[in-house]
Amino acid sequence: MSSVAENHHPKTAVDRTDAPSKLRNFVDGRFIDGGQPFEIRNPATGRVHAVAYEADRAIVDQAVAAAREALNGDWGRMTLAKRRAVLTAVADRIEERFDEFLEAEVADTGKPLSIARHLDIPRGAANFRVFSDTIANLPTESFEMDTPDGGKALNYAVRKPLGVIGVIAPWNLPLLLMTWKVAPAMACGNAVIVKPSEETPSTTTLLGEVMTEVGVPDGAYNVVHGFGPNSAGEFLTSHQGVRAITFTGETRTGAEIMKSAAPTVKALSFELGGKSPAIVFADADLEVAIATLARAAFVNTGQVCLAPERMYVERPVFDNFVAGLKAKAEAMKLGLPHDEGVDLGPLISEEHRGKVLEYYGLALEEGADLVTGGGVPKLSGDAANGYFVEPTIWTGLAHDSPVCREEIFGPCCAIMPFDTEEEVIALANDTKYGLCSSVWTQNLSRAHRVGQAMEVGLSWVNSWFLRDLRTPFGGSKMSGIGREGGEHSINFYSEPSNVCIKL
Ligand code: NAD
Ligand code: 6OD
Repeated sequence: MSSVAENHHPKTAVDRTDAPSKLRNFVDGRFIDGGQPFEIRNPATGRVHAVAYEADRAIVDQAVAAAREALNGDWGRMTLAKRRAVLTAVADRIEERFDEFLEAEVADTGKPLSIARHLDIPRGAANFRVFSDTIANLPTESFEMDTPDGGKALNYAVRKPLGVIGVIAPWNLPLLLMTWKVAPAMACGNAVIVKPSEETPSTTTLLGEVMTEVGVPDGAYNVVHGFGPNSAGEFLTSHQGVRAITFTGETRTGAEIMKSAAPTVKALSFELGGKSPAIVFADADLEVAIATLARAAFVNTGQVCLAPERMYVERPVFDNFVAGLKAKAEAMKLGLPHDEGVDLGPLISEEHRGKVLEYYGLALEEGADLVTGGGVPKLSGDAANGYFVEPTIWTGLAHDSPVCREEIFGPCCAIMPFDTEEEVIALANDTKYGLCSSVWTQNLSRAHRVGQAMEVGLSWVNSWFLRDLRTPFGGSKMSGIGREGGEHSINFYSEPSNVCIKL
């Protein structure tokens, strides 16, 4: 096998090597040549740090053929115990190669090393452990029945993999969100073809090496690089040989994928965009609410689908809350991933920064009061060419302003006052999205009442991002289709097949 490692430079500092890493497509257990090169920039510096090769239709066909062969071969024949053992070995190997994953992730995303170290890479490993356990602990149903001739029959369901699964991933938490789907899909015995984001292909590529190292049979895990329309993404979503698409990304991309997948009637699991509300009642522990919601709004430079871009605060504590959040935002240090004490990295690309800055401008046009931020910070050295923006807070925006309705996906939030519980529930739910919410109160009844009234897939009370991986994860309304997590993932990535035995 030719290894990506020869070409992939684990870095001790961002962009210190001149030669870009070469990220080839990983098909049938090996890195293959072919495809048009495209550049991957480190958004913290604007410099090219890698080159990936866009898979054309022939390469995607090759990946689908390899995946099907794996299902009919060693991977499909592997016992559950062995499959669980190799997936656990994947987790072990990610941990052994932790620093390489870490450097690859921060080079692609520019995010602070501390975030990737504590969140992205550990969750990449944990996802394999969790689903290796989950698959071993699920019962299937059985029913005994009377038959017309006075005898009996036994029905029992067996869980079967769906077949070849296309995994299409975004750039904000690349390894975490990709393995969140790959791990359960493989635990169920499917073969996967991953199309990572064109912005962040490095850790997905590195995982190909790991798969081979721990003995995952050739073809069970494949990686095709490229873009969406008329590229690897669409070749996968429209492919006759792919049975299901599991996708995380923008809502409008989900709609395009639905169209493309319709003629071949694929199963779909979608984790899409959001415009999530946070609600702070006057009886909340304000200090904890401010600290948690500052993290929620700004961590990963606001590029988290669950980020509360709308905050509703009960009028008596409104001014204190705004002042507290402002202080937190202004204390955040922006900089390069390896800088000491850095809190916020750049946005993912120049293009995305352009979009976020348009909203920054629009907010002011719409009469917002700028509490803090609103522009591009002045950074020096390597960071001067990075795609940074200031963490930004507005008040005074109308509820129906586009800034309060559309997903911005940047480090920003609008804070609005409210007076009654009924009013704030209506405001929070008045959106096409329904991913999550975060309610803050010390009144137990209200916590349940308002928590349950949120039209979302995940309703947090006095918390945010806290989650047991066995619980259902997914969005309501235009924030998604289906639920993943624990058994919910297994239910998507496998299908029960009923066996009826006349006794
Ligand atoms: P995106 O939709 O632009 O891209 C996601 C992936 O889809 C990429 O790999 C891209 O190449 C691919 N793609 C784009 N068009 C395609 C097409 N027509 N056919 C097939 N593939 C296509 O999203 P993004 O900008 O990478 O990520 C940010 C978005 O993801 C935000 O909207 C965010 O809310 C959402 N997100 C949601 C969740 C969640 O759990 N609900 C988690 C993370 C991100
Ligand atoms: O933690 C997860 O499993 C998950 N899917 C998080 C999503 C974050 C969105 O940006």
